[in-house]
Amino acid sequence: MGLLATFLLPAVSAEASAPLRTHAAAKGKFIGAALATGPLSNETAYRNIAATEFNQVTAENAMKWDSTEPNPGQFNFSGADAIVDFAVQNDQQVHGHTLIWHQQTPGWVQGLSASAMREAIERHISTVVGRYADNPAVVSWDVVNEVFEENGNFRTSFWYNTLGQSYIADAFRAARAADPDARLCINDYNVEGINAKSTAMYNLVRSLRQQGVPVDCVGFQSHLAIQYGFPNDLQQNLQRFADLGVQVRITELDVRMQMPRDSSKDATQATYYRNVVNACLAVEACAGVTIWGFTDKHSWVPDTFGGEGAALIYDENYQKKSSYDAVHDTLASGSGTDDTTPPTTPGTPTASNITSNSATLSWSASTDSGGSGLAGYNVYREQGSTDTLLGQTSTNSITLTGLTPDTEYQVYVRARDGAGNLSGNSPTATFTTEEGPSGGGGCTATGTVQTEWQNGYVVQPVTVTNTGTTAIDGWTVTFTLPAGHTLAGSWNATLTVSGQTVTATNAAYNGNLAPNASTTFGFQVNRPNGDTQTPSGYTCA
Ligand code: 9MR
Repeated sequence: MGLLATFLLPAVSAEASAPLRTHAAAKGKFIGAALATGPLSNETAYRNIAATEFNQVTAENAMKWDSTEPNPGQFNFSGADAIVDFAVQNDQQVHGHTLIWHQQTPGWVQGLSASAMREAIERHISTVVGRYADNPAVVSWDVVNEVFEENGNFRTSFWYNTLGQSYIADAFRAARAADPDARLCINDYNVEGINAKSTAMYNLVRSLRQQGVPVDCVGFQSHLAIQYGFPNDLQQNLQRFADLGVQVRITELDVRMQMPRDSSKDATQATYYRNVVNACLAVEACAGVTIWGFTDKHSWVPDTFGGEGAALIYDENYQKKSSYDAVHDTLASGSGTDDTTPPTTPGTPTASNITSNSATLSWSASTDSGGSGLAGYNVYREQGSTDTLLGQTSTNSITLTGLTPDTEYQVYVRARDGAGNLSGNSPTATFTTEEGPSGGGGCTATGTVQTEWQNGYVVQPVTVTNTGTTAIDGWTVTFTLPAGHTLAGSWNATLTVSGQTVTATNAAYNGNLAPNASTTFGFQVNRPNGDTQTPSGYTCA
């Protein structure tokens, strides 16, 4: 080999080619896969990859209720044991999936009376969790799975219809009793971004923990699809849960596409995998990433979504795809590329559809040549030294809501790439929102103190009601904090504090209120020990 070629070789080629688990472990994270018992028992290639690439496994189906307790009190652990034994042999952690779910639960459970259902939950959890309580490989459980609807209401499953939401706390307590050392998780899909469903989950986790219910961890399934766009606020969302004191984890990652595959779809898919791994690396409380399978030969996607597939990191012949390289390189390097080149600066935004509280902006798109790919745009309000981020988008337009009536906005846009590099600021655009409804009295707000303790309290709900005769598209509530009180967190609205005045604007999903309709938000406050005052002067505009 010539001298020049030697110089061009990467300095750490041996380590760089190491399997995923080596790089993940070096970062203090796990990289896992869901395993199916069929190929695990009869396909050598499947076993080899499962053993060498991953340091964590989840049973794709073998630990669900219909597998472990098909008939009342009659337990069958053959599939579950096969996966746990495999993990022990290969020095892997096992995440137990799942104890309480509305699917794959036998009919005999679904028809039980409330008291019999409570007993069945108790027996099932104590037996299943108890079986592996002394096995050091089994470290965590999905105690409840998919308890929310998309709008944030509780799913009206047979569990909820028979027991109300009490089954959730009961299940966590039963699991803690069965294995005091296991990490206990709540898991769901479509909660990767900040939205009504993830906010409902956030509120539930916070309230359960305030009541002493042992919720230790939150799982974000992450069944993504390239045609629906990447949840750009994933990292921010993981962080807000982490700030509650729980562990977070990506539990069922796959990224499907409309078939047939092509190189451009593969490249987009690789960017999604890279972005998810990067988000987990960036959040200290994120324990790791589990992929929902690893080979396109065995994936739930084609059976569920007609015409879609190729969602995993190996193809159906066990060949690595670009998405494998993306996961590998991101775990190895931190950003997945050496990309320090920002995207090009976006064009001047143009404002349209301006109302009293919303406006649409669009601009000419940026391009990214640094390797990590264009991830989206941040939209800012120019306010001297403290510009505010008004919103994020993955396309070159955005509709801003919650704006203040009759107000001039100077805005600009910056493009973001997959490695987090930000472009220069676009030129600014200026627009002025329309005047608000005359008289200003289109809505009301009332706040209720839900719980209080010596040096703090939670106000929940603050109920915002449209008292006018036309629909509201965005609202602003103001109120006054007593002296010495400081905001400690909020949900379902964006709160800013100036002196003791707090201004709350609607979130993206709860700004629209038909006449007489209401929505709610909440917040938490720290106050001096012994002070019993609470906020006052709620007004809505
Ligand atoms: O991948 C699982 C598939 O083999 C099963 O047929 C299906 C049954 O509903 O469950 C799939 O796994 C689901 C997981 O347990 C919970 N989150 C969604 C997953 C994909 O449907």
